[in-house]
Amino acid sequence: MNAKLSPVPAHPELEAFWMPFTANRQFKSNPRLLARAEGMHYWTADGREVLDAVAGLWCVNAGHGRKEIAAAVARQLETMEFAPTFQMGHPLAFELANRLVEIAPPGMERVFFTNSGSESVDTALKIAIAYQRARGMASKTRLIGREKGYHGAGFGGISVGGIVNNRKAYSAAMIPGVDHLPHTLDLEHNAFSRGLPQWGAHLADSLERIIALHDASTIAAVIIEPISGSAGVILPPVGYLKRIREICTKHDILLIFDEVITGFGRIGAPFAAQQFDVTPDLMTTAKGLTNGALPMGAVFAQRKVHDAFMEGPENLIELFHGYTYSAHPAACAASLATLDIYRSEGLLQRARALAPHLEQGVHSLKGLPNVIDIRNYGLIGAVEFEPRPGKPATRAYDVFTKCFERGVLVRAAGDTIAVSPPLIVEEAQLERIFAVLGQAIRDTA
Ligand code: PXG
Repeated sequence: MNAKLSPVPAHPELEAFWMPFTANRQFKSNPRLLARAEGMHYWTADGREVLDAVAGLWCVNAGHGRKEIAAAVARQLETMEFAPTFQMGHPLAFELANRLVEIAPPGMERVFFTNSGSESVDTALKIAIAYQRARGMASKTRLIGREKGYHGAGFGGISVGGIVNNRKAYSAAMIPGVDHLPHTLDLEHNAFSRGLPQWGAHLADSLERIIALHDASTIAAVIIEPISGSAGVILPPVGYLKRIREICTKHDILLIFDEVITGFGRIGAPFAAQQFDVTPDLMTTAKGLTNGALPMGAVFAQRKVHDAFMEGPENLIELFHGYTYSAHPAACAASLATLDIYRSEGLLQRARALAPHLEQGVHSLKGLPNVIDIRNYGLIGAVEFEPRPGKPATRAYDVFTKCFERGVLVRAAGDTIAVSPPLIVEEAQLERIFAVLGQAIRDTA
């Protein structure tokens, strides 16, 4: 016997797929497979109904199985499955960009297409640096992110990101010249706040210190999520984002909002920029752009950023950047059909009406074992647990699996459970989500 041979896997047919952001061995010894979806529900491979309390992965905002999207994609694939957008074009790409500008924050009138949130982030960072150069300020190259920020998995995104597990294995390969703002999570002052926390706007002033250290002449852009999702739902204190905007403007630094999660109605307006009345210079999106039906991202740019590139001989490419699948025709068709649904069903505003119900539901879990904080805004809720000594993140994982066994899909992030249901969720379904979550918390020591 060779002791080094791995044991025979429980499910050999699952071995080949190296799963992303997953404990592969744990998963494959006890897999959770989804096979079908409609409306607010998934069905597992063995036929069990599961209420989707996370919109897939924060993306299926109009709910599952939308026939209009499937039909639009099928039609497009039959008509023209692919067309290049390098020195060529196809009508849907232009139509979609125009439709997106209609719902965008003020002045964000130009749209660059990508295939994911990560690509949107790396695109926005590149545009920011190239913009400074294009307007004759080539020394402005530094990027400022934030602790606990998540900006996807590309090298640019992990460099400005602030989640240590996503960074530590790659530290030597990260892009240079990056600094980080402090995060805004503070349980001492803000635990169990309902909606935006009152304390902490002054944390934005750290940006002044970072600028004083590096000098504004070296800084291209600041990138932040208006609400941090992946790190466990971290909210901006009242006044914080406005202060960040003021400091960026004062020092001639671009502000990038990463709205991959907050975009497309998650918090009660098309984008967080509108909900919080703070307008960035660049905005990254993905996820809800196609209702998760096909991979697609979009970077929105202020006219002034775009126009700085439109100088010099007109036969020259202005921005050396793009992807084979930028504005893929099938993804454009999916997105146009998605925007139609959002408009006809009022989904981009619906979170506003439902937010009080989510708030009440999630805060009803206060006092349950090990719950040390509860946070909410729009259709996002989070419950944070006291970590088990020496075993971080295991408690939330256990709550997540217990919820799944009881027929509700939530998301575990560290020691936090996040809830972000499709925007079509009904009040009774919110009640069920929090009843099941509460029971799972009680059952998890
Ligand atoms: N920026 C933000 C703010 C995100 O939340 C990305 C960029 C990257 O997007 P792509 O499409 O490249 O994955 C994201 C992705 C979670 C979770 O529940 C969040 C994301 C992805 C997977 C899981 O914490 N956000």
